[in-house]
Amino acid sequence: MKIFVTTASAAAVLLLTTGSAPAGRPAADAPCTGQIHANPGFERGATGWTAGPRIVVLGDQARPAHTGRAYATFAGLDVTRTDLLRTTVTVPADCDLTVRFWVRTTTTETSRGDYLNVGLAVTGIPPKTRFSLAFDGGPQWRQYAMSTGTATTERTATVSFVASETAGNGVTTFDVDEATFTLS
Ligand SMILES: [Ca+2]
Repeated sequence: MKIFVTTASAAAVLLLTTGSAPAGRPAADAPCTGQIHANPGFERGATGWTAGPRIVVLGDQARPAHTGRAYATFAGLDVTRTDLLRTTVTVPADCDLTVRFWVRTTTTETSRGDYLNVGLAVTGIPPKTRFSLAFDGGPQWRQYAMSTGTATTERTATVSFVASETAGNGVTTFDVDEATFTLS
């Protein structure tokens, strides 16, 4: 009887050992998941972004941020100028990157003059303006999205927000918040 129990235990151990050896890939080889930007909502100021002066501001009751307290703001001064906000992330091989962001447009313009161009430059693809927003964007936060597609090699993706305002034909403010960079 004692011998039988011992044999049964040995068989159980053997089963456990066999069942716990899956042939999976290491976790580091499957990174196509999650939001990868360290400061998507500007709560840490311009950290992680290349930004012109005074682009990241704190919201208040009249102009709240979309999420948190801070957001990026462009133009609104009725002077002829451009503003730039830019960031670059690494897109691992075989991953798709989706960039989502929110924009709020406040303007006195009634035709296209001031604009906010949103560009995406990906390794191996010519830089392209994906969105060119203007007076008709609306005073409520609206979400926009764009993707890189996949490639077999690691790439960098640079997203740029370039605002252009021209003096004299109306005042436009573009606010940007919650720019997320999600791998899939
Ligand atoms: Ca924010």
